[in-house]
Amino acid sequence: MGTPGSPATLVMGVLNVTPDSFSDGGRFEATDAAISHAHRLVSRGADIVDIGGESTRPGAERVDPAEEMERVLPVIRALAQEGVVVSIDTMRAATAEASVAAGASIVNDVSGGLADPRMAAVVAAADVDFVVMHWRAHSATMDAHDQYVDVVREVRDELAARVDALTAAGVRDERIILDPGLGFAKVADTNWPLLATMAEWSGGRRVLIGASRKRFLGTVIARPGVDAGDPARRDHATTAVTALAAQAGAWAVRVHDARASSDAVRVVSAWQNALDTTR
Ligand code: PMM
Repeated sequence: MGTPGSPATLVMGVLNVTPDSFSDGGRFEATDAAISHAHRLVSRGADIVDIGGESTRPGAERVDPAEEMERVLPVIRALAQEGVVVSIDTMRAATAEASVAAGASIVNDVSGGLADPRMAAVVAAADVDFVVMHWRAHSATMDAHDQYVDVVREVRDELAARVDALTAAGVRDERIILDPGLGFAKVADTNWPLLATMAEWSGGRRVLIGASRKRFLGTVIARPGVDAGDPARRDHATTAVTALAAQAGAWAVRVHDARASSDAVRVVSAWQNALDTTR
C-alpha cells in the first residue's frame, strides 16, 4: 500500500471476549455470541479477527490467567477450524502459547513482550507474527506515564529497544509488526504526531494502527451537537484514520467497524492504482 504493486492494508476486526462485551448468559452463551460476532466481522470484510480476553481500557484491572484462557480458547478453536485468520490479543506467554496451539497465527501483545518475560521465547518457538505495541505500564497506572518531550523520538527508541531484545531472544525480525499504541500512556494530542510519522518510527517494518473508537478521536470531533463521548460515535473518524493509514502504507488497521474500514481500504487502493497507471 502506498507504493506501486504493494498489497492493500488488512482489516483486523476487534473481538473482545470480556464480561462487558458478552456477559448476558453463561460461558457457553458468551462463546457462542463471540463466534457469531466474529462471523459478522468476517462477512463485513475483516481479514483477521483479533481475539482478546482481557480489557486494556485505561484503569482496567488484570484478569485471572485461567479465566482469560477459558474466554478465548474455545472461540479461537472454532474460528481457526473454519479457516479464519486469528490473532490473540494477550500479554501472557501461557495464553499466547495455548492460543497458537488452538490455531491463532498472530500474537498481538499490547506490552510488546514487556509484561511477561517468557513471551519472547514463546513467540520465537512458535515462529508466528508478533505485534509489538508501544507500552509503558499496565492499564491501571499507564496515565502516570503519558509525558513525552519528543513523542516520535521516544516511541521510536522504545520500540527499537523492544525489537533488539526480541530478536536477541530469537524472534525473527520479519515476524515483528510495530504498533504505536495509540491511547496507551498517551494524552490526546500525542497520538497525532505518531500517526503522521509512520515511516520515521517503523524502520521499514510492517505497521498496525489501532485508533478505533479511541478517546483522542472524540477530542477531535467534539463540537456542539456531537456526543463525542460515545465510542460508537467515533466510527466515522476511525474510518478517516483507516484511509489515511492505508495511504501511508500501514500493514493493517485494528477496528470495531470492519465494513467501513474495508470500504475505505478499497477506495485507497483504487485511488493508488489510478495514480500508478496514469503516471
Ligand atoms: N488497542 C486496544 C486493545 N488491543 N492491540 C493493538 N495491537 N493495538 C491497539 O491499539 C490496541 C490493541 C484497546 O482497544 P479496545 O479496548 O477497543 O479493544
